[in-house]
Amino acid sequence: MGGRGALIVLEGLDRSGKSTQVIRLVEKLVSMGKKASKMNFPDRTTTVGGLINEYLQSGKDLDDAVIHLLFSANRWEATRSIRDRLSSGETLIVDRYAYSGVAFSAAKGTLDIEWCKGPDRGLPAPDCVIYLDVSSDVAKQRGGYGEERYEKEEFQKKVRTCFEALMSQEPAMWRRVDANKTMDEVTEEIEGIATKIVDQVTDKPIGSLWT
Ligand code: Z5A
Ligand code: MG
Repeated sequence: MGGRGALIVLEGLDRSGKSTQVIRLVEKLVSMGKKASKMNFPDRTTTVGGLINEYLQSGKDLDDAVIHLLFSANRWEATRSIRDRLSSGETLIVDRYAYSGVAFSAAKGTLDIEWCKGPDRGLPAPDCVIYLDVSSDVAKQRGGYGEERYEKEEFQKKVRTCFEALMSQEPAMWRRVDANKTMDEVTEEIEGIATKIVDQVTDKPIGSLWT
């Protein structure tokens, strides 16, 4: 059939199941004969990603604006590869993107949502963002919060509010999935959404985020 691949992002709070579902979705698409791969942000393997990793592990202290710009730079470093791969017909399933960037930075209360969106304007726009909506009680049962900087219940509540604000700005972009369900139920719902998107975008130009 030809045409470009789809850019599909999974977003959601801690323990909502993003990484699990990204792997399952790629496997499903490949089993259907589609070219598909996963990507994740932050990508801790680059130089910028190494700084982000130090910050998240709470070792390094950085100004809120500085770490925000590093997360964004970490996406810009991947931009050429994203565009080339989509154009070659590869579908990319992405574990967090600019929406996490805005939600986690704005949740700190020192930077507003519009300022936070600025550095990510012009990135390749997703064709769809699937939001894994998990309650805090269920998230806690999935192993509790870890040791990283943002993994605290009070902070996660603020992040949730920021995600809700982003969803209300672009309702057509987002699909909300109840992530409190079993892994298999969530997988089935996501697969239904993603397979349709993959078929719909082949002839569409790649969009530009928030421009
Ligand atoms: N961050 C930022 O500030 N700015 C940015 O621009 C970006 C990110 C891109 C690290 O991200 C931090 O960076 C993150 C946001 C911030 N901080 N926080 N919080 P990360 O993506 O590296 O974080 P992670 O630790 O890999 O992912 P996660 O969000 O904590 O988890 P997840 O990927 O959503 O969940 P999971 O690993 O798939 O599943 C968690 C557990 O639950 C696991 O044991 C599963 O087996 C289980 N699970 C999953 N689904 C289910 C269901 N349905 N039922 C039962 N059990 C389940
Ligand atoms: Mg994850």
